[in-house]
Amino acid sequence: MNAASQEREYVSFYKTRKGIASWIFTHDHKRIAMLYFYCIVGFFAVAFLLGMLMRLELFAPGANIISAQQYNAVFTLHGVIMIFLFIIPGIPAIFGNFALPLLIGAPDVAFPRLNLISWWLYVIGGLLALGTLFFGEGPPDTGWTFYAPYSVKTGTNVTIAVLAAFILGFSSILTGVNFIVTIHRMRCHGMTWFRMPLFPWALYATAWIQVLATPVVGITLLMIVAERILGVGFFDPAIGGDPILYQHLFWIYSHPAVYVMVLPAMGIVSEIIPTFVKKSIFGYKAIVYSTLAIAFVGYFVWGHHMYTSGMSGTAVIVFSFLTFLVAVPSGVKVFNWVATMYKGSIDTQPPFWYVVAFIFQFMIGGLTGLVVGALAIDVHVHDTHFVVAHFHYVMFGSTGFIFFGAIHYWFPKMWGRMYNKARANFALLIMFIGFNTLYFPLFIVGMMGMPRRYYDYLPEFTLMNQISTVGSFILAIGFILMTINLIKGARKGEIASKNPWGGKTLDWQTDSPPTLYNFDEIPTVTEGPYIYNK
Ligand code: HEM
Ligand SMILES: [Cu+2]
Repeated sequence: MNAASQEREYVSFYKTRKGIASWIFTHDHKRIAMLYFYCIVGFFAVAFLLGMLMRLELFAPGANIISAQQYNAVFTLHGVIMIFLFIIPGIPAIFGNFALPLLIGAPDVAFPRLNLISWWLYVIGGLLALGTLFFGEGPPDTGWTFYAPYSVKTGTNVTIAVLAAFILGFSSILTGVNFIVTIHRMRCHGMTWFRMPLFPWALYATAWIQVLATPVVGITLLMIVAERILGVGFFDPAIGGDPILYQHLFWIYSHPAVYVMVLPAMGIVSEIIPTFVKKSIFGYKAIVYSTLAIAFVGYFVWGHHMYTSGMSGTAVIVFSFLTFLVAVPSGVKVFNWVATMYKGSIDTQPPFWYVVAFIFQFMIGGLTGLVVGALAIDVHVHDTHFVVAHFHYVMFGSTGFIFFGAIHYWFPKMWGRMYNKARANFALLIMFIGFNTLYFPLFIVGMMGMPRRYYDYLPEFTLMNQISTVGSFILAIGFILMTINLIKGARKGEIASKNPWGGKTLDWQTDSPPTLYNFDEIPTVTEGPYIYNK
């Protein structure tokens, strides 16, 4: 090697080319990740505001700021955006795209153009979903689940919303295909399957769910369109259809979809913990197998959404039993994470605190999942605010918090700078207090019998609802503080080194931000991902 080639010229991926076209037609996984980032965060902000609007309406009994029909539209749009545009694509599309090739030592994903198409489909689907606001009879009022036969009959823009979800499904499938091939074909020299870090493993399991389950919902949603436009009698009993069939088809996808939401978050937790505990992860293989087990068992539990819909006694008991099985691999993971922390020298940086908030909130979300998974109890709390509290703890308190934790973890890699850590911790503390004040009272009011999807309630539910709404404001303040801190960090924060956290995975061996193809030459690994003790 001569002296000239050792004087390596560093050009970050932001600087390789300039102009709008170099972004919206880019093939670089990191730029596509950034495109997703800004779109997804934008949609999250919209849906957050819709959530605040509902909380304001629910501050006191009676009609306050919006009508019953507007409330129906708002919770539907909130749910559709949060699910299809934020929590399902969020971690895979942003952090999967950004970090997967870095973590496995690859220059890009296997199909860069397909990756770009996924993003375009995401944008088109998102705009269509928002478009329902502006024409015809306004946004759908069916709830994000589009239950038939009402979804077949309502005059609101169900057709467009359902087509939007269909297109978003395609985006998700293409990302899944891309990740599967990338992980099979593009691992660097020496990276055997069991030397692969755990976030890629989680993305791998997730990708299979995306590829195998999403087509089911795609076809189901097209069936709704066929029924609305052509009057084909799939679901409407008036024309010979069966509404329960819709629920089965819908949940056969949508239950596995909850693992598309949570597995990638668990993968990131398994990256963050070793980095800040400075110890190899406890039970690496147990985590891998539990990831695969969750993805697999998750296919067989969809009936727990339908205990009250009318199924045979045998069917509901079997679904309840299988639901409990999912708790086993989930519990295995929590024990592994805690065991990794045990006797570690913990470096309490902001990403680590996000993990702590995650574990706390995931415990509440997961354990109340067993409560609603238990047949006899669910019949009582089905469609009450207990369920609202449960799924917000899982989706938001767990995956949502790790989404923001992941921003704090890879921030130096993504923006090449560092945020103010004390302020990041403070904002998280406010978010944590706000989140739990917002949702914990809903468990109580749900047990008392307050149904979900109603804009009004009985006077005895007032106190808990008021506490909840106050919580939503605390949470919003926390978010604003976090956002300001991150924007400041990205603009003026101190320049980050390659490896500010002392991580051992390959992402931390690249420049911050990385160059166009990440590595000057494809790396070679000779051992597992989290070897700290030498
Ligand atoms: C990651 C974040 C979030 C996710 C994934 C999420 C998801 C959902 C979903 C799927 C629904 C059900 C919609 C339906 O019944 O069709 C829902 C309802 C609701 N969400 Fe969220 N949400 C999130 C954040 C928030 C926030 C920040 C607030 C408040 C500030 C909020 C307040 C509500 C309310 C009030 C309802 C309606 C309850 C009802 O009347 O049934 N959510 N959310
Ligand atoms: Cu489920």
